[in-house]
Parts: sequence; structure tokens; C-alpha cells
Amino acid sequence: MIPDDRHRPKYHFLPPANWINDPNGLIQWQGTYHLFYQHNPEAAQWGMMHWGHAASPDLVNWEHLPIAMSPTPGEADQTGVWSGCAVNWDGVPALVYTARNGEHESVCLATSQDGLRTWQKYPGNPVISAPPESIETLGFRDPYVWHADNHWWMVLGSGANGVGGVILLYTSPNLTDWEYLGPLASGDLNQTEPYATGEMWECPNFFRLGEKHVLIISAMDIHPPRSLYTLYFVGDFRDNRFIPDRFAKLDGGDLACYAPQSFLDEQGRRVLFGWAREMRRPEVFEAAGWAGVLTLPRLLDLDPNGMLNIRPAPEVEILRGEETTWEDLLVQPGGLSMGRLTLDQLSGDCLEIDATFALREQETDGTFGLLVRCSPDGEEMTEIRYDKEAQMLVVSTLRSSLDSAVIGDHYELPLNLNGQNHLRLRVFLDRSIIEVYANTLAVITARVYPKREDSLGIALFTERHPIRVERLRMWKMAN
Ligand code: DQQ
Repeated sequence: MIPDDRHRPKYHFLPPANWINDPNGLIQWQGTYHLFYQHNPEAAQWGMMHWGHAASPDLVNWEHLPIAMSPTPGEADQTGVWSGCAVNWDGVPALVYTARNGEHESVCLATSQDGLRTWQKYPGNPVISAPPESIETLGFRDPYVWHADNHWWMVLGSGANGVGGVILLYTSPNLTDWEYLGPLASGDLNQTEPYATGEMWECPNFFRLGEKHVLIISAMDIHPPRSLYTLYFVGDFRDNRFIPDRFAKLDGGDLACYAPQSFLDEQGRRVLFGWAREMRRPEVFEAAGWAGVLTLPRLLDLDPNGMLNIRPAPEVEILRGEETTWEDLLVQPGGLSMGRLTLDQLSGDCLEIDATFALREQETDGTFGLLVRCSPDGEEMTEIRYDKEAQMLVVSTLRSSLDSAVIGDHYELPLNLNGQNHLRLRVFLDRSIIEVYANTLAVITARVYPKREDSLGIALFTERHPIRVERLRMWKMAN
């Protein structure tokens, strides 16, 4: 691994080396949080999948533990231990996972008798050996299991060839014998508004939140251009069917927050982690010796408008170090270079920034926001802005790096601030990962790899109208 790689995040979770993708098996067991993850321990590239493992008292400080599961030659998972979840099986910790054997996918179990350290695969594996015959399925994977009404329930990610994504619903009296109940929900390949929903749905999460049910899926297009992004649906669960009444993107960063998994912790909080993949060319991250990072833990609640409320878990504040605060700053307009307010002490690449902008109802046009990771001459910069007319939160990494091996992009997510008089942006910079939370109503995760070592500056900017920043707080974040 490249020593002291200045793009390797310092306070987000990632394995000691090599490849990570989906978070798996999230559970809090007797007070301790456990995080498993898709891991290739051999290289910084996707490959033969294992389950990596880490434990934490607080969702923030993680201790790396030995690999929990590896493929077993000659068994159902001989070519990969793919994604799945963790449950409390009558007092025994159990993992429910996707077993890969060539292209074939089935559902398997493993249990631990020593407090989640070592795992034994269930002798009766696989517990579901093949998809239902009634659907011509594309994929059959990523079991997500919960216990309710004296039964076990499972949703699985799939797609119906030529139709769109499908989530399959199963039930079991005992976790080992499963009955297929039909599709819980389906997508439509012809749908385009507000978003297309893809050909196949991976990594479903299905849970009750307040009075509603939420389905989170990772939408995948198998055919080029192979887009990947995460959607959530809010609706009702009736007669074994989910009837959504609204849906939106879970994170505007698309690939940078894929395959998320959520779980209910012992405080009853719905906690979610996503996988942020690299946006450098493969030969570059393979040479770096590490690839992928998880987002910060996020808490999900239902907003009064029926959409998800997403915010970083308060435990993240443990990481806050030296603080600098500015009150009542007035930024004058003039575009990205002219209308900038650069603050001397405001610079760095491992920071939390919390900025509250005052909104004026009569001004419905113009944009404003923050520039981060700026070189002194503005040659490199990452833009975080709110576009008032389009009512869009935007993160642009198109000018983040002069390095041609870096893939820049423009991310946007609808954010309607009508009737609100503030925009609060909480921005987490951690070297190559950036997370932007806007009024807890929109989140964009992005990856940046500035080439210049002096691309550490931060500035406020506005176009068209002056903007008042009521308060700007910044913390240096600990490792
Ligand atoms: N990653 C896993 C699959 C899942 C996909 C394989 C999503 O189980 O569908 O590494 O990123």
C-alpha cells in the first residue's frame, strides 16, 4: 500500500488495506456495534468476496477483527460470499448471506458461538437454493431479514428480465425453511420520471419507520451505460405487498453511496452506512493498495412531508477537535472568482463545516454556497452550491482535480426550501470523501482527489445577490 497516501480517508471506515464494497451484517450485539463488509483481502480490486469484520462501541471508533467468512471450496459459496445481513436467532448471532457459485446465487446461513468472532456455516445450506420459477430473474441476492408477528421475513434483490427491478418476499417459521410469498414491489423499465429505476434491484432494505414502511434499493442497469444509484420509497405494507406513495434518491452522489445497509440499533435508531467507491481509474487505486470507503453512520427518520430525514449520527461529533467560529458574514455577489470570501484559518482536508445561510424569500434566483479543496489560484476546487431557481443542491467535482486519472462529475438533488428561512449545510471533508447534508433533507456524497497539495482552501460565494452567513463553525476532525 502507498504509505501516507494523502487521499486515504482518516475518519471514515475502511479496511486496513485492499478492497471494500457493500456494508453487510450491521447489528448491535450486547451494546457493541458490528460491521461486516464485502472485502477482497488479496487486492485493491473487486474479486473473490469475503466478509470483513470490525466492531465499535460508538459507530465511530472501529477495531478491525479477523475475516468473518470466506468462500468454501465445493460448497454453495465457493466463488463468493456476497452481501447479506445479521439477525439475532433466538439468542444466537446469525448471518444470512448470498452464496455465489459461478453465476448461481442462493441464500445461506452462518452462526457464531463465541460472541461474533468466528462463524460456522449452517450444515443445511443453502436455505433457499434457487429463485422462484414464476419469474425469469436477473439476480437473486442480498437477503435482508427481520422478525415480526412471530415469523421471519426476508426480502431479496432481483430483476424480471425485460420488466425491471423486483423485490422478492419470503417468510419462515424458523429461519431455515422459507416460503416464497410473491413480489413485494416491482419497478418499471419504461419509467423515467423523476428517475429511471433500473433493470435490477440489489441490496434491498425494508423496514417500518413511524407509521410508514420504507424500501431502499440499489438500482442497477445491466446494459450500458451501466448506471448505479440508490432509491428509497415510502409507502404502506399491506397483504404482503408494498404500495409506495413517493420515492426519491437516497443520496445524490449515485455511485458514491451505493449498496447502503441500515439496521435498528439498541436505542431504536435506524442507522445506515453506504459504500463510496473510488472515482480514480482502477490502475491508480489498485496501485494505491486500497479501494472504497464507507459513509459516516447516518440516522434516518420520517420527515413531516413524508420523505426521509437523513443526518449524521451524533456520535460523529466525538471526532471534533479544534473549533473555529465566524458569526454574521456577508458575502457579496460576483461569481466563483469575484464573489468569494476566503477566510484565513479556514482550510484543510479533514474537517467538519457547519454553515447556516439566511434565505430571503423575495430572492428566488441565483446560487450560493461553499468552495472546498481550492488551490490558492482556483485552478482546483470543488463546488457545493444551492441553486435557488432550480431548487437544487449541487456538488460539482468537475474542477476538483487536474489529474487525468480522476473522474469528475456533476451531482444534483432536488431540494425545495420554500417556506424555510435557512439553509444549513453540514459538510464533512475527509481527504478523498466529501459528504454534504443540506437541512437533513438532501445528502450528496462525492469523491475528490486534488492533484495539488495546496488545494486545501475553503471559500464562501454567491452569484447575483448578497448572502448572509449567520454562523459558520468548523472543526478539525480526529483520526
Ligand atoms: N455487491 C455484492 C452483491 C451486491 C452487490 C457483491 C452490490 O451481493 O448485489 O460484492 O454492490
